[in-house]
Amino acid sequence: MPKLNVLFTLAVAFGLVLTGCDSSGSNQPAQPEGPDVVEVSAVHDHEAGEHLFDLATDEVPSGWTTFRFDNQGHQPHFLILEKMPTVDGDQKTVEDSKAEVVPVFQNVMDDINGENPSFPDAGFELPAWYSDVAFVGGPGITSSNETSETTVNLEPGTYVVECYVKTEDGTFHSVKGMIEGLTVTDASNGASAPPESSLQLTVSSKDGITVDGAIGEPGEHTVEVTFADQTAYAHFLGHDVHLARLGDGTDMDALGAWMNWAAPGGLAGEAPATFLGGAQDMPGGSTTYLTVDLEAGQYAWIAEVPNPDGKSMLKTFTVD
Ligand SMILES: [Cu+2]
Repeated sequence: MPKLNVLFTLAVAFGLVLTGCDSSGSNQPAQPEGPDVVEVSAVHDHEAGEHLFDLATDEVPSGWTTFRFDNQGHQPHFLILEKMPTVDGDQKTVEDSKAEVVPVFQNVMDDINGENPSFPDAGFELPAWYSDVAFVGGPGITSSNETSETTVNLEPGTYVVECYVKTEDGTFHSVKGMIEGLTVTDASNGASAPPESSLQLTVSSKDGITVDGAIGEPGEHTVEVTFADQTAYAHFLGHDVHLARLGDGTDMDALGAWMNWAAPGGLAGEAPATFLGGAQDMPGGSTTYLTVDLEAGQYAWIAEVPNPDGKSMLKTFTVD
């Protein structure tokens, strides 16, 4: 959809700037422009044994942007946005992440699983610059054959997008190819407003997940998610929030245990519930939006942290 500034440029180019002679609505206030949409698919290359992102673009303008994440693979996936630092004038990129970060995390995971490191040369120590990587949201865990929508306000910069769900044998999807670079340019996409929301959710280290309002009936809902603060837990990462559809037989203890990547079976293979997206880790004070289309049923908001229930980060609700 063309943005207002594009329309204005075209109008000037064609001498169409209105001077009051048009009575057909030129005095109407401008409608806010909605976020740009970036289509991303998660795909599985059976022959190569790879999990991959199929990103519609590797460069987007800055501003409110909706990631529409279509999981065409056979395992759950997410897409976390990592804003890469500049160190002594050297902009870190996805290549640095692939060389110095991903292999280290895999070695740590191998060690937890009692196995030899997959990347012996990479060792077990993260580069110093890794502490300056900013996690800035993105689509949450999305199960196979589901599509999720997460809207974030993108700042210009060099980003890495990755998924660190694991295969059944404990290999991170990022090692299996699910890591890409994304450039957010200085140009604005012209989106003047985030989506309108009908529900406010807050996640904090102190109060866990709290929800203001209720999803009263089935259908499409947009949820405003605010990160009141951010901190690092025992799995080295912060909190986030995901939406899971529960079945009659969903094992809630197993679901809670699955949310810790640093546990041998955690975040690996099939999930104990159907995930419908969410909001990946963001700094304290950040706001993001989830658009969900829900049928009647049982659901849970849950964070990807060790023992989410004990942190008040597992909240069930019913839509009927
Ligand atoms: Cu994945």
